[in-house]
Amino acid sequence: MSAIETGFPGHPESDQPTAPLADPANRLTDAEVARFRADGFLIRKNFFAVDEIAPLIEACHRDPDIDGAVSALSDSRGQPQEVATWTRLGDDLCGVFPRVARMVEAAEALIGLPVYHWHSKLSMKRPGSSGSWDWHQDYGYWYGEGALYPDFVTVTVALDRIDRNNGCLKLVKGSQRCGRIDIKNFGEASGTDPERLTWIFERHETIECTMEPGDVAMFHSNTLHASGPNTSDRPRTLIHCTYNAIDNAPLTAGQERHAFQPLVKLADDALSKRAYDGIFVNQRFVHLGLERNENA
Ligand SMILES: O=C(O)CCC(=O)C(=O)O
Repeated sequence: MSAIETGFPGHPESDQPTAPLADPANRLTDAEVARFRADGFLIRKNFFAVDEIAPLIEACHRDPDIDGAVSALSDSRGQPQEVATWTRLGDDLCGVFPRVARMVEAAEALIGLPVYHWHSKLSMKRPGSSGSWDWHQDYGYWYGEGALYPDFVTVTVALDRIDRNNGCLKLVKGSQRCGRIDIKNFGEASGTDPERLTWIFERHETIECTMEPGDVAMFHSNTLHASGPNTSDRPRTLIHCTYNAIDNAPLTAGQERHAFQPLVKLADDALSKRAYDGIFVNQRFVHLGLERNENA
């Protein structure tokens, strides 16, 4: 496997160099970073070629239970929303994907700080499934874990053709400027304070992210987002890889799964060279749904 150790001078557990590794064509431009800072998100078409992600797409379609790793979270209507989540990175494709240099370096360019892997998720909506992700900001949950700053970015890659009919990701443009908004509970679910949401929708545009396999949406942890049910006969699969600034590791006790871990960046051709050991055979997944308000 073509891998180099990367790290961040100044961090006590990581003194490796930060040399860029991503292919120049895959690096974000200054204009893209500026757009992200203004809008709270950035969309890049064809960030991955279909050939690079085909094995993951096929595995998710073949086994939508992800080898038993899928947890169902309840939405505010009591409908199940399925997700498989992991934090530690092994040598199978689930462990390799978040380490691909273009992913890590995009996150670093957007946050403007060195990052480590916070968690990744396969977020599945089976054909005809009724579960939704209620409107929320991710930082609201991670604040509760003791992360002092909203210095997180999620890099979301489409594995299917995704549109309004199969439950595309929706993002509220500029909502990261609102700062952290209170979370309210709705039955077993939770989400952003509905009164504040109404005010925000009056002022900010909502974007529906229509995506082809390999397209990417990158969004800030204070960007409001949601997705509806899958009313189509097609699966909807997204892989979300979230990165946190190294100096923003959680301070609350009991958050070991999100503690800093050195990130071993891999060359951009790791996927095309199939430089991994199986798809999700070796991955240790986190099972959610045990705690109220949990968002991994
Ligand atoms: O996959 C989706 O549609 C959204 C997932 C999400 O919002 C989350 O995991 O926090």
